[in-house]
Amino acid sequence: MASVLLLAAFLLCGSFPVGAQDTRTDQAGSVLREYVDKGYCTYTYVVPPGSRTGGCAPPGLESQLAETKEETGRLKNQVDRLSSLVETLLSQQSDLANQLSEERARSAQREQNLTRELHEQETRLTKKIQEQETRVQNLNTTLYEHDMAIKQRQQCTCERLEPGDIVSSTAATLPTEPVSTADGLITASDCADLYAAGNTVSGVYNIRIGSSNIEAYCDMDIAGGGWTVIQRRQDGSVPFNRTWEEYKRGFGNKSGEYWLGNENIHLLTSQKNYTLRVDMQGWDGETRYARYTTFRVSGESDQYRLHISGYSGTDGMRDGMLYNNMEMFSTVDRDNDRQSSGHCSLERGQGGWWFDSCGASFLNGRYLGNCGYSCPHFQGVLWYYWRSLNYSLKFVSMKIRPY
Ligand SMILES: [Ca+2]
Repeated sequence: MASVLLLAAFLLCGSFPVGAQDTRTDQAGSVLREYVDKGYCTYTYVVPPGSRTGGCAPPGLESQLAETKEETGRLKNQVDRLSSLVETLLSQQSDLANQLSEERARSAQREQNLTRELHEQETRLTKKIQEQETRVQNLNTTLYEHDMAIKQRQQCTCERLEPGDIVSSTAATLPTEPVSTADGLITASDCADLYAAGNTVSGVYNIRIGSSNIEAYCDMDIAGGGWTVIQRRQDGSVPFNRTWEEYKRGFGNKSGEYWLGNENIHLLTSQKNYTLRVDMQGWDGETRYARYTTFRVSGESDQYRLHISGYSGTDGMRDGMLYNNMEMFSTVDRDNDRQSSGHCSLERGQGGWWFDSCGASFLNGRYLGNCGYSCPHFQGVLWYYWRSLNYSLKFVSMKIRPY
């Protein structure tokens, strides 16, 4: 056996140093171990043919090998089962993730549908409420006009009576002039009060606003009378390119062109619920009107913000102040408009108005006269949805009355 080992070693260690090959007898084993230890060569066992069933293996090794193989087989089976289980779990996880994703999508769709449905319901209800409010306000207006007409007829009847005629107590007690209080203030808070008190002729009257008497033109003729005029343009005699303070206090001539003043308009519209009427006339003589069932102007702390609703008007004419609702007042020296990089008042004649950016109406624009449809763009007295932005109206009057 030892000779076999040595033969194998020398065959494999062909690179032995020359000196080392001379010590191949008794010291062969130790030399070989030394060279193997130094990494010069390795062992190779050569088993002679026919002796493979010899006792080379230690006793019990084969049974250990068989057990190891069996154990390895069991472990392999376990690994296979675990791999299969992992695959199943991964597949289930993927299915659950897909189901979750689909459920989320369905949930989002349901939420979207519900939101849309709620929004539609809200819109329908809001529209119905607005229609009802408009109906009520129109009925109030009709009642008011009938009431005024009756009072006017009673007044006329009273004037036609001869001395000694019998009159009803109601007609006889109708006052014909506004009543002054002990402090000299007028009790009429607007032209409607004056009209109800029997003043049925259009003209300039005193009305009480807050703790002051102010003059205003009362239109006692149009649409039942009792209208307090807050603005009028008719001949260009009064320039409307004014500052914030001027628009606040008011300016112009009450029997001609004027602006009643933002503070006065605010105080006036804070005491009762008012309707706004806008009368317009073109240079061809055609007249039209716009009406808003509600009209109110906030105080200066809210930049005299406009609140209007419930448009109606002459057939065929559209709401020219559609974009002015909820806008703050702007003047040449105070830019409250929605044009972040522009200044509507400065760019468009320096008049004051409830600009958005910059809107489809501008009744305080420059009075340009009869320049037809060739007036400077967006500079004149405008109502875009009747005429164009190049047409400056001949006449316009804004007036309010309680409803
Ligand atoms: Ca601006």
